[in-house]
Amino acid sequence: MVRSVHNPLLFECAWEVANKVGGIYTVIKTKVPVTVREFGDRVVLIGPLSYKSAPMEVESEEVEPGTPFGDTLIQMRNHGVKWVYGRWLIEGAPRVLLFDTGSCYNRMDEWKTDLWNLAGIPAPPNDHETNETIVFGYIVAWFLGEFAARETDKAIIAHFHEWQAGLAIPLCRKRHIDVTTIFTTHATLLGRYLCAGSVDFYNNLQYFDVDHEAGKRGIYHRYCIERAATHCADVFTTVSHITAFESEHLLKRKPDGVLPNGLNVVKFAAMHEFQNLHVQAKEKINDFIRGHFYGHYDFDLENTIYLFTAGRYEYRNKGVDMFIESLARLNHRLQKAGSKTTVVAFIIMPAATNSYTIEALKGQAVTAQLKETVAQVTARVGKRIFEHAARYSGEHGTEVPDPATLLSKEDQILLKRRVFALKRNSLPPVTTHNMADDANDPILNQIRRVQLFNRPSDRVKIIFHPEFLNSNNPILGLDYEEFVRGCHMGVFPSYYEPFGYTPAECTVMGIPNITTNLSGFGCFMEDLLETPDDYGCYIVDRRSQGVEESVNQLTGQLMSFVTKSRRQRINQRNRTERLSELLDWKSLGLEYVKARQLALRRAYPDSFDDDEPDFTGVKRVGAPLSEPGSPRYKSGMMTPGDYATLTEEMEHLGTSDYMGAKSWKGINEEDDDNHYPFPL
Ligand code: G6P
Ligand code: 1S3
Repeated sequence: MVRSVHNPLLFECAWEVANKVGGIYTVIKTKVPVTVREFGDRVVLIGPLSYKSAPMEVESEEVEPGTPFGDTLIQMRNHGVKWVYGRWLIEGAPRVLLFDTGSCYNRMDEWKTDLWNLAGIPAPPNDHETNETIVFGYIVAWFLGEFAARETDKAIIAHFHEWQAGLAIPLCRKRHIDVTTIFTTHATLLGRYLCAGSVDFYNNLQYFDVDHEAGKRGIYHRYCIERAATHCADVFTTVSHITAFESEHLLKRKPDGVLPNGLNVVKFAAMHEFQNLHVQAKEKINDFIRGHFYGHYDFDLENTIYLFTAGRYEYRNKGVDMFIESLARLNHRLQKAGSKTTVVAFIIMPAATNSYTIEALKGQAVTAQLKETVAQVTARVGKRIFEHAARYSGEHGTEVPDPATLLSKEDQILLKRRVFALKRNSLPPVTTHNMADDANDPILNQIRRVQLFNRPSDRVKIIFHPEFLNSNNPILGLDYEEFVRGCHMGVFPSYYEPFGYTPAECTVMGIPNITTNLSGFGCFMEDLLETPDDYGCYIVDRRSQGVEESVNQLTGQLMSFVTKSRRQRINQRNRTERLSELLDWKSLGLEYVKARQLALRRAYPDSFDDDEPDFTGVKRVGAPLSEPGSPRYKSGMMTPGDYATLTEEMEHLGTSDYMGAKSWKGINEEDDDNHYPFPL
């Protein structure tokens, strides 16, 4: 009997379901509300069971015996598979199923042999990540096989994210399990490895000997899993056109379409609310700055601009090299112009450390003490003024106390002691932590090379915080979101960035940002907006010009931003915030809808007429309405839904069809002098 495609069941499977590692967690979690709105309880998310995080993330529930789902899981448990089923405690409260890979390690050798016999994929003994991938993949395929045998009425869509969750796809295909599969890559293994080295990646994409390159880097077996998932999936997608292009060449399958990353955008009722949040969060950053720069706090915080970059520590891929070089040039330009503006640039990237430096802790302690002392002294001064005024006898000239008597001798001594504690012989440190490998740290070495040492004469100061932020942090006690809101601009000049959530998050918070046309987000915005700069969405061209030119372009963008007036910054924040609708899952979720439709059509072509109405019941979201001062969207790009290209025809189109891929064939091709102006 043919399954009904009208109310399909959906299993969405990722290593980061209820298990935060990186960006895929954000994709899955923020997308849940729209997925649940469409599927209700017909969707179940599948991930690995982490005993550390699961109790905080999931409220477990019993499965219902007598149902295909419940019986499958009970039977698997009887065979020794441990799992937790319940509700993920996030907006939308989706059903979630977490498998304990550890409970099946006794079967690993058997499964590795099977994988070799079935697909010729080798599995070395000591690669923990691959072991996890194999065990997880076999458990998920086991589950899907058993479930599909019990549930025979409804079509089943199984959507997998990234290679670590993708092994079940070739297994489903080989075992002829009646599910339709979608595979979404959020990067390619080889792309990430190749870019992190000093390879001219984009000019050579077509020419890499992929097996050889994977073998050279010791990732051949992982690459095989990724490639098998790519080729066995009914529908193959990725997160941006640039990664689609990369996938076509490195994974040897042209993606069926692009599923850009969205966010769960929460709009404030009034515009000024997010502006107010900016001032409140900025005041917390100001507090940190006063402490960190104690003894050298000789600049005006009212005329200080906070820039930041953040993400996983991938020095070259995330463009930190270019950021620091541009900061040095910006410093020079501001000094030459005699500017009074100060720029503080934060780098928030976790690295191995041995806790905070004494200097960083001391800075916060001495300023906190000073603040407390000033509060006590102020209270005493206030009391003296009150006492004096209350005792007014009517004698002319005695209405206000003599200011010289307001500060007692003791108060003066106390204040002097606090002020003396602010004396310091060293410069404010460029990092807040003791680095485990200070001498070889690429970020610190680049800072040393460009000599941005937080000298009083420097207009650009730098602070490397090698740990993710959280509000319990004794030094910079803000959550990431609050920190972003308090900054003026996020800078992400990535070389390898399949999508890039950091600039997207800035945008929805109304914080202007810089990306590149080598990042999925940058290409996405460039394709949608006619004049991105006007909306605080600056895009550095790292594709058609040499590195030197890109660094200069970035420096120019920074210079033009930091010399804006406050009014101009406020206006720009308003415009940036208005772009958030472009990044909302409410519209971008439609690309997932299309991917699922395509998967169903490919698996059950006879269930569709050509003029079949949209059976999912999801209505296409119209174009974002343009308000005065709103972005002008490029014609023909009126909805993000038009942006991706999920069509059957896509298969037959050439490479040049990728959006934002105007000059794919020749990135920097003519620039023989494309050398880095700084060491790699
Ligand atoms: C928000 C507030 C304003 C404040 C401004 C500071 O817009 O609503 O009251 O003056 O932030 O902006 P700035 O860019 O100087 O941090
Ligand atoms: C990947 O995480 P990353 O920082 O390793 O997936 C993210 C979610 O799709 C994406 O935004 C990012 O660019 C990728 O690189």
